[in-house]
Amino acid sequence: MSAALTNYDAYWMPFTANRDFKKKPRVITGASGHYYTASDGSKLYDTFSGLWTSGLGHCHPKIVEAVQQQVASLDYCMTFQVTNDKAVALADRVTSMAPDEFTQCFFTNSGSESVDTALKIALGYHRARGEGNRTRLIGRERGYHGVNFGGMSVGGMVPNRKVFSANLIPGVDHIRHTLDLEHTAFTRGQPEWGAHLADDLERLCALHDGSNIAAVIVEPVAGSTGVLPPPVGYLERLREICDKHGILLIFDEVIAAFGRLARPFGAQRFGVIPDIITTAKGLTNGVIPMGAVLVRDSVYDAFMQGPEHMIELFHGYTYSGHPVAAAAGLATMDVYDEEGTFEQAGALEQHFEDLLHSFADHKHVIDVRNFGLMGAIEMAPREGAPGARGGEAHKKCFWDANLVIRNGMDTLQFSPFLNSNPDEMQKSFEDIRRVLDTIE
Ligand code: PXG
Ligand code: PLP
Repeated sequence: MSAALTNYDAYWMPFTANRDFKKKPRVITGASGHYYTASDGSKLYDTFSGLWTSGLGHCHPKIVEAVQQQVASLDYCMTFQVTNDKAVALADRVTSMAPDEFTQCFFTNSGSESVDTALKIALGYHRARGEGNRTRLIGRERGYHGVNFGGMSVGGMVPNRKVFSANLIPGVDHIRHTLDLEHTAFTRGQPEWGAHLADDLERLCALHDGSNIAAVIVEPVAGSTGVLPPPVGYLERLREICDKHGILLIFDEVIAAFGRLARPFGAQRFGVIPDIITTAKGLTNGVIPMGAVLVRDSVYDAFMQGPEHMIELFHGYTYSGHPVAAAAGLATMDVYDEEGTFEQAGALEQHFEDLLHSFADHKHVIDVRNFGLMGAIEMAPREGAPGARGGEAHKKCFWDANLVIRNGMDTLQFSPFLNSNPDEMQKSFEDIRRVLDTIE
């Protein structure tokens, strides 16, 4: 039990209803494997793998040991002008898991930083090639690309943008999202309907002239907005249009990478290869904050011009390639290999899909969506109180069912451990069903 848990006043929580939370705080003080320990000593099953982060479970001994050793031997060193052995090794390791063309890895500290880095690389690439007119960026409605100004601007989550509307970066357009319950409700995996929505990109090329567009960024499976798997043929079509117009395709794989789609990268699962891939979360199993942007050799090569003593990209973070984070990343990759984690994840997909879709007959449920080990159960909003049902489900699961679940408004999102025990997974959904039964 932690000592000083009496005063919550100073703590401004991210993406949380602060006043409601502080009336009856939910505080985690420990974790092991698939369970959290709360401040009252109760054990809770984690249905969200941290925040899509911790696919191997919490406090994996190999990662813990690697971090302990690293922090005691090299705690920090700058990676501007000198660097550390762990960052170099992790760049090599991660690119070796990526599609062949991806030879370069730039480190960040989060998904948001990865996204802003990727957008800057895309703009720099075109300028380096003498196409500095290519400045327009294209995102997608309902996309989530983090909370920094670049990612927020290409993102399409209305509440995240609303307050900052006048300050979003200029020259950004959005293609439509792919969710339409009339055509896609209760689809298992990728919907057959919707590939034509990729043609929105062709329309934007017609409107602006494709030669002015730098990059398109999409999540291969939209996560944060409530899990929207891409329609069959959709990502292929985006790739085709990008190729036709010389536009870079960025896959934001902050959630999708490192096993959630049973492969190192979502690009490999879909067989569609982008030009830049953004990652974070599963890179270190969530243990130490870290992100990485993977870049095709052709994009990197465009920067490697001019005098060799000159910096090619004026960008980087104090903690880019932090040795302790990189050590956590290396240990995480070792565990993925040694334990066959991505195969384990693949073997759980059918069971997970069946459990999710067993909610199709529930009175509140209007859609169920899944792909890989990403899943969502969407409930109808309560009249006049959107989000209330989802919020209540979260709190009741915590207090009454010893479960940590994640809701975005009235959509419950699921990110099971990549090495889940099928029976524990099943029990968690049975418990959630009982909770939903008690909610108005
Ligand atoms: N891109 C994608 C695709 C993400 O999912 C980010 C960027 C930003 O990463 P950072 O590390 O800056 O948070 C994310 C993060 C949810 C949820 O409830 C998902 C995220 C963040 C917060 C909530 O699904 N993903
Ligand atoms: N603000 C100031 C005053 C700084 O000196 C720095 C970094 O040196 C930053 C912001 C950026 O911090 P970071 O590199 O951790 O993103």
